[in-house]
Amino acid sequence: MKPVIALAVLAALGAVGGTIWIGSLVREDTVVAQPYEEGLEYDRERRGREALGWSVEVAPAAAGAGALAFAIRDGAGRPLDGAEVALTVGRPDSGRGQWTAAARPRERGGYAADLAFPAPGPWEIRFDVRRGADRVRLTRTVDVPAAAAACDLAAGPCTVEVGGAAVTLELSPRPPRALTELGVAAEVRAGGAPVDGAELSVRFGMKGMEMFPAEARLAPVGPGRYQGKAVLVRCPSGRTDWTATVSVARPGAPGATAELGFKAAE
Ligand SMILES: [Cu+2]
Repeated sequence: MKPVIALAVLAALGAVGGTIWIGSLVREDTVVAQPYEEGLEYDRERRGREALGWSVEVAPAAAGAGALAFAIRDGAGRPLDGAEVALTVGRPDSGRGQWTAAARPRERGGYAADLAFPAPGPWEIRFDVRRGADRVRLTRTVDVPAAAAACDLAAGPCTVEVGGAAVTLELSPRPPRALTELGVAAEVRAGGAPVDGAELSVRFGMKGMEMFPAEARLAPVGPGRYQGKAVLVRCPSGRTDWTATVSVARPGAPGATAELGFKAAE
């Protein structure tokens, strides 16, 4: 924005209310304070997108889930590796960035970002993709389904989709108890057939809280079957709501994770 225009805008807004202006400036600088530059930027990104032909494909998302997976392809449909991707997520109707996340690369043009959608419904994700001098902004709206089918590991075995495989996880005892050995058993199937040679681990934690690390590394015990152990600590703040993050790496496939929840016994 030209300094003169910026000053005029500042003065006008200052008359309305300085406090509001400062608040907006801190939180949404690019959106509220620089519409002109946003416009230029948008135009540049649009032309860049058309010229390069990059596209993004987003894996189905779930409310409260840990990682959002997506893949970026170049104009010829090949996986685009080595890009830096920044995500901005908000409700489509508000048109404003609500929060941002950086993506980490996986294999073959795949990327993942730790994004927890706080509620079901439509969310607009803006992907600012940068590789070398090339920059492209892509936008996708995802429809996050209500977590109606959330399975409770304290009640019984749960099956989740992890990177294209169906993983059935079972804990014992049920409900799990703090400071007691926790048995973790998993069965991995892809296309109905047991999957051998996978690397599995289950990490236990609590949302929004740094807990003493508890992780079970699972070893193969039969066709598609894996087993391991972990010990849950007692939560210093008295919480019993745990998450179990299942990580699976099948032979020749990129690793993937899924999250399940349960309540431990008091
Ligand atoms: Cu805790």
